[in-house]
Amino acid sequence: MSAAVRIFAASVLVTCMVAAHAAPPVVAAAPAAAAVSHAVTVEIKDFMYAPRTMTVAVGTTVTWRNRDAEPHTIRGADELLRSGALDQDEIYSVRFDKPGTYRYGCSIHPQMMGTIIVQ
Ligand SMILES: [Cu+2]
Repeated sequence: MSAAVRIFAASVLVTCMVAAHAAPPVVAAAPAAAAVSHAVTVEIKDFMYAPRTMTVAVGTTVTWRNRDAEPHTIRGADELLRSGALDQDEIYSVRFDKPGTYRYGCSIHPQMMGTIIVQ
């Protein structure tokens, strides 16, 4: 090992020791993480929902965002999914509190389909 490499290795070791010493205890992060609610986004782009199928936990809020210049809707079999026409960059959010498979589509473009699986 050359002197230059040795000095570099020593400085890396010291940096790691300082970083380890400065890092807060891992347990401190746990309560904050548990308090974060579930929220996910479905992008609407090129006349498709992306992802087309999404599996989420009960209590998750799903937000659809229309990235197209064309308007789109989110319509399911019941009243839970009943958006109006979303213009570009508009959003629609629904909180899913019951497990199940929720299929939906766009009332303007029947070829557009998506599914939210809540478990
Ligand atoms: Cu559409």
